[in-house]
Amino acid sequence: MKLGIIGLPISGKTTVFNALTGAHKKTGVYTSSSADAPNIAMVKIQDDRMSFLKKIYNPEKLTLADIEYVDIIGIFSGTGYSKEASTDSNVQHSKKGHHAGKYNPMSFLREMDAIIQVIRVFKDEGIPLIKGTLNPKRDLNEINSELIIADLGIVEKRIEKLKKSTSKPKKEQQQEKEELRILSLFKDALGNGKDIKNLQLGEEEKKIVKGFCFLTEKPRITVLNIGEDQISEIPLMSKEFSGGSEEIICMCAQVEMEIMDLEPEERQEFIRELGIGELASKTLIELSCKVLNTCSFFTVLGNEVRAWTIYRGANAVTAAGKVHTDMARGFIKAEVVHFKDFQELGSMKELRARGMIKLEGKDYIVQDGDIVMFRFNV
Ligand SMILES: Nc1nc2c(ncn2[C@@H]2O[C@H](COP(=O)(O)OP(=O)(O)OP(=O)(O)O)[C@@H](O)[C@H]2O)c(=O)[nH]1
Ligand SMILES: [Mg+2]
Repeated sequence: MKLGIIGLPISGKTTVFNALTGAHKKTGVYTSSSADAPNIAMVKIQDDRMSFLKKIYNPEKLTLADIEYVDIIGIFSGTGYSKEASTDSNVQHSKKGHHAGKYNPMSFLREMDAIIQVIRVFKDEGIPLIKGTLNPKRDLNEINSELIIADLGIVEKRIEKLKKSTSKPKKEQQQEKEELRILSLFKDALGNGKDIKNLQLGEEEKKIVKGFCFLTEKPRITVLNIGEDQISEIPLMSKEFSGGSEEIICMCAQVEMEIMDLEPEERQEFIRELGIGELASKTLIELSCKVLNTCSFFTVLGNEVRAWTIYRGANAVTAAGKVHTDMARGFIKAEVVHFKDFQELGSMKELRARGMIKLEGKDYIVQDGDIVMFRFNV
């Protein structure tokens, strides 16, 4: 699972990225505008249930699930209009450079599962304001508009192609006409400033949406990058900004980035002094899982206890495929124990004796906290 961090230039994207991942990527004025590629880092998802499994199994290897964060160069007025490499772009492809930076941020963003948008709220006369004044709401609107414009560009291009193509009689004509009808609906909505995710879509429309990787269809989290002196304003700010994206969080990115360099014991002390209760970066990781709509399941294989994340609603075969393609290919059954039952009884032997290990088929919907043993044959 990947989340792309975006925002206007010098809004604190890389600072948020460092605070989240513990990385030490260069921050500063326009540091990323000449970057060849985005900053990428994996973050382990902390899970208390794994500590319990560790205690019981004492495995040689304990592997937490992880999530990927990608710090993408700044977007600003006009980025949405810039020509994208393609929907299946990669660094090589984007290096051709048709943007102020060396790669197109929108192309990268299409490959992300969700978006984190960083908005500058902190006041610091030493750090230039890209638009001359501090106006978080305007900046938020600007990002929204650029995402809409980028999607509109994709829709219009496809409509143009389909119009030509449907004018000639051929086998796929009916199908293409249907796509044209649906894309025209999207065009109208985007033209009216509406995100695709806010449209009520039927099954057919959803299928079409999937292929395009629309930016306004992706879940979004807004990070208000505040200064230490603005902590007392958090409740008011959260209220004022709610409504736009699904989730909003205030974060003193600069301070949190510095805290990441402290020893864990010292961190707590610092957090107490700041009076924020919890690091926003920790909450942001939890929010990431929430907007992605994922859940965790666990496996005990050989000497390794491992946590995996999958989309909620995924079935047992999909879960098996995450662990190994062979397990999905040769899937027979899944033996499933819920973590809570395991915690209560403390051993698989006991659970088995009580008939509490369930044998599930391919269509079983994996639940958060399932401990799964796949039976397969290849
Ligand atoms: N005072 C203050 N400065 C901050 C804060 N967050 C970031 N900065 C500073 O703002 C500057 C830009 O931060 P970056 O994280 O590099 O911003 P960015 O959005 O990644 O910038 P580009 O990638 O160049 O677009 C740096 O000098 C940071 O130290 C903050 O919360 N308070
Ligand atoms: Mg940066």
